[in-house]
Amino acid sequence: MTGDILKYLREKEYVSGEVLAQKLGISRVAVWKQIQRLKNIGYEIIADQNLGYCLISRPDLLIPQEVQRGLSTKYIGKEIYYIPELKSTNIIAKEKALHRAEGINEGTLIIAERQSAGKGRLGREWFSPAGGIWLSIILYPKLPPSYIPRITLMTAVAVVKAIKMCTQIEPQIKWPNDILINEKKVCGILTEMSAELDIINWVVVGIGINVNIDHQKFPEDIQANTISLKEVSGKEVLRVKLAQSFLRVFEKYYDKLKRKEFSSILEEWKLYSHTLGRKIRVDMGERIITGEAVDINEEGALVLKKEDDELVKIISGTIV
Ligand code: BT5
Repeated sequence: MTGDILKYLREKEYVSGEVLAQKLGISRVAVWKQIQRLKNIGYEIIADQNLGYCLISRPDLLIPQEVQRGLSTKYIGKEIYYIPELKSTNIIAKEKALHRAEGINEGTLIIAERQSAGKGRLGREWFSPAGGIWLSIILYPKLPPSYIPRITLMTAVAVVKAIKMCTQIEPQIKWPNDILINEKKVCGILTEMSAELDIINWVVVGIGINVNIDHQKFPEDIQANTISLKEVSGKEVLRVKLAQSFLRVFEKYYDKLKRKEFSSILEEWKLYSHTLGRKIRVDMGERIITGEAVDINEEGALVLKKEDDELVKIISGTIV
């Protein structure tokens, strides 16, 4: 209902309560209530006794009406569950992904303004206050489970391209799932899935971008290693625009991946890489391997050259 009111308010400078009531088939009091709801979530609307209602400004909230307005994707973001505050968008997305048969389609998004229990990999916490983009995308790729690392890599490239387009800042990608600016983390990606032996049932890609977050808001223990786009650009970045750019590029690259055209995506990944050519230590859970990161192969695995020149392929791990 609020979506319909917004549509009419956008069309004309002023729209009277009577006209809105007529168009929507509701009472003028009901119109007034909907206007109050819009004001409560940040829309600035003035009311003139003779002329009616006038929309003055929109909030930079990631509500579906705003994200979907002008979004040029075919299926990513066509359905959005917007929950201003929740534990973790990935948790809700995983619950929803189980209900594919009931109409939870590929490209469905879960978006939040704040997460109370945002998740990183391996049970780590993801700090998610207001001002960031915290969203999860539900996918059902007809691909083998071995494609999961490639999905994370292509998501990283899509994030970098979107940030570049909206802010002129060029971030770097730290294998496998971190986006860095000035060596500090601005975005993390959490890819989760359910699969049979040779086919993926569903994938949930969670993306967290620090957009308009003041540095002192980060918990002390991670302050030294984190950064937000607002800090780097010196001004607020429009989250709706950034989210839209990301979703558009994401769909383009994901379509490529589904056609098994990963090479060009990999080339771009390498262009933005923070990892290749460096001496690194990779924590693989049961052991830590040291060596030079010499390549990312066609499967999305990191190729490490050890001191003794032996090449090791690593599918998942954390650079320490
Ligand atoms: C990640 O894990 O980087 C994946 C983060 C994914 C977050 C998104 S938000 C939407 C969706 N819903 C979720 O619940 N999660 C996803 P990992 O590589 O394990 O890094 C986690 C580490 O990053 C933490 O241990 C902290 O050191 C650091 N960290 C936590 N919050 C951060 C933040 N906001 N910005 C930068 N670094 C952060």
